[in-house]
Amino acid sequence: MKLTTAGESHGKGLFGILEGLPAGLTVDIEEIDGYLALRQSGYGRGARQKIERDRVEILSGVRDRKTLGSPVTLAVWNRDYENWKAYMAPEGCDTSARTLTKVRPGHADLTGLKKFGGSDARNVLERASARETAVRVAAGTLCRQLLRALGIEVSGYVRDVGDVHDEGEYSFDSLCRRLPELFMMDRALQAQAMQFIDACAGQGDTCGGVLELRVKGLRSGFGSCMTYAQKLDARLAAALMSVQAVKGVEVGLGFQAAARCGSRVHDEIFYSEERGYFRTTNRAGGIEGGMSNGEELVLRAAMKPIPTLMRGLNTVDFATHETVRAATERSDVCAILACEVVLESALCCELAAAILERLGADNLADLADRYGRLPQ
Ligand code: EPS
Repeated sequence: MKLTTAGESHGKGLFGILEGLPAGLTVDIEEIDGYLALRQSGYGRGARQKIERDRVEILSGVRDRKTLGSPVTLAVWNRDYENWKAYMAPEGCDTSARTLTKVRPGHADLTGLKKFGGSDARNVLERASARETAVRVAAGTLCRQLLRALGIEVSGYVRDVGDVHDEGEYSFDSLCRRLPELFMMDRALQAQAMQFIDACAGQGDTCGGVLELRVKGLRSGFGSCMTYAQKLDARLAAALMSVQAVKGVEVGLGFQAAARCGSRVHDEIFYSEERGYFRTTNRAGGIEGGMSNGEELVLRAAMKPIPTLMRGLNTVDFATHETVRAATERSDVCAILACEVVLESALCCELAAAILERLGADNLADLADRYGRLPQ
């Protein structure tokens, strides 16, 4: 399975082509729109979200709400394009207006200009923008529906916002109680996190956070220890790191494992007639030897603060070489909830790809049959 996305932040829309989905999957379009709306929500978002009302339009690959096995084309149209077509239209437009040369530290602006040429960072930032993640959520939700048909569920929550840390441990089933404002689990910590975001906004600053992703119901043996490109942890880390602003990924104990002795890291193995092989801990986060081991997957990701700061950082104007404050128009102060939704989607896509690679199948019934025969 392969996903290709296209589209600029202020262009006509965002588009995705998903190749390799089996035929016969029932597509819940309302659920896709629901996740698109979730991605737009969250405390700390900026003015752009008041303009957009993201909805998916399926242009191919689905008939009467069932996949055909052909490439699925997804479109999420940009309402803001109406305000930008004079500067963005492929058919011809005024590229001398809305230029960006006060390149933003932390964004793709300067390095992209040096790489792709030209003098207007808009040609770079329009694609580098996290607006692209809208269509990844649409594709990811379709993959979520495939996973669900096999009995696999994906969820997650936000642990940290700025310097507010949640040290709690939460069962998969309790994650449905994540709070709507920031997807945190603890109301008191979330109130502190919202104050932190308010303080950042007051200073024209931005903040990031840490989120945890969980997968329940994945059987053992996905990924492989045989070649490095097939290792499931490597694949999932790459999928998560490919999302804008993600700067770190951990599996299970992650970085904490380095400071512990092996006896407090590795999950001991037990056996009983009723349960077969089992563990009483899951510090490995469900992956050993680059393969799913049948336990829940547990991954964490760190999102950096968004690089468009309303107060502007010191930079250099690409056109004049003068020292200036970096460009600002409008910005999200914190998009950690959106990042959580996007990373769940990226995880769904990569897991679906790994499953289809191992099991193949032209239609969902065959896929479900093959999956059902695997050991837990
Ligand atoms: C983004 C800048 C902002 C964000 C945008 C990502 O957009 P604008 O420049 O239009 O104000 O709102 O994210 C989205 C539009 C979105 O839907 O997530 C950037 O530069 O990355």
